[in-house]
Amino acid sequence: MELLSHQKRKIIHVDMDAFYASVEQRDNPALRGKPIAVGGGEKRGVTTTASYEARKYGVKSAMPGYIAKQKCPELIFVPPRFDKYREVSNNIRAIFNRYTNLVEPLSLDEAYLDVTVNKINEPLATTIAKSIQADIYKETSLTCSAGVSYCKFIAKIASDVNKPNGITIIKPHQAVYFIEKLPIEKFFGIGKVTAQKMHELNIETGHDLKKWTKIDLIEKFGKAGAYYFDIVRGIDERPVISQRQRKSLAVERTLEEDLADIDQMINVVKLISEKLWKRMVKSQYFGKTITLKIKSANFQIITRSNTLGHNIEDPQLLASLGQQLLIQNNHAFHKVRLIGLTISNQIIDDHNTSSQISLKF
Ligand code: TTP
Ligand code: MG
Repeated sequence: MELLSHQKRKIIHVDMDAFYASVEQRDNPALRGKPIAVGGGEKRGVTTTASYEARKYGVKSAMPGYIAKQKCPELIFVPPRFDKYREVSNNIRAIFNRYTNLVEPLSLDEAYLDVTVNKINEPLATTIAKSIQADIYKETSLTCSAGVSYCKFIAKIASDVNKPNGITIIKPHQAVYFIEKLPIEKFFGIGKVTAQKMHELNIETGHDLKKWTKIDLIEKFGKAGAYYFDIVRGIDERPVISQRQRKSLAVERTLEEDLADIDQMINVVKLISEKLWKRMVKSQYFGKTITLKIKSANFQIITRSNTLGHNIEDPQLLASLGQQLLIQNNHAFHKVRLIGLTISNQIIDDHNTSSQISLKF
């Protein structure tokens, strides 16, 4: 069968198994084999994730602690250690980078890799996925699951099919059947609200979604409708974008009413920095330059930057640098209608990222 141009890439999606819980069980043998929930606890906390032993009882991510305890009375609550998860995240990213520079993290525990061309000259993406799985296990004592396909959308869904410690390969000719059978909740990019709307329209699976024309989908779901139309046909040409290619990350907010009070502005900068920090952690992008953008009530824009000698990898530092820029430049604006923060100029540790070698054909 001849492959279409969009089916010629080799994409792997890797996702760690019960990530926070597995790290806790790894580091504390007393927790191994036990139902645990990582999170704030029984009283007021929310579960970030549960060990596979706890999942059997129905304990899930985002579940309030007291409900989790009702479902599983033996449940052990463990407080999260985010520094530890960051460290493991760095370990697995270093492993990914041995195979390709085209690594796009989606969160601390998952990433897309484009291995069409790769550093070990291995033509089979599945072999690379197995090798990554083995490296991760050997170097972190943790398991992960992988999805292998020709596009991000299918690789991402595939990685969830054989969890834990599994690999699922979806070849181009299998994609149509795979997607048709898929319940729409499983479509990446279709959230709870959209799924509900689709149920109301009797769209339960990929097969149902496929009956809709592009025009009707756009009418019902806006721009996302065009994306749904394509992905349900297995068409997803979104490239894997590495941190190396990313130039910046920005968050800005138009204020409900113009602000003249510096203390209020300082608070807004704090809130914006928290949102930006979340996005930085998610995409694992930390730069050494922070830029403050201010749009005045008269629509004049000023930007001011500060560049450090290292990447900004601390939320408090991010907030205080942003606030400093605001205070130092307070004279340059009076009434403010929009405030934004941008992070850029990431310093990349080249330790594990030697230059890409082409595949021989
Ligand atoms: P996931 O990869 O969604 O879940 P997981 O790794 O715990 O389990 P699975 O084997 O099904 O992949 O999320 C990764 C980590 O992100 C997870 O260990 C904890 C954290 N997290 C939250 O803090 N809140 C959430 O609602 C979710 C879904 C995850
Ligand atoms: Mg995971």
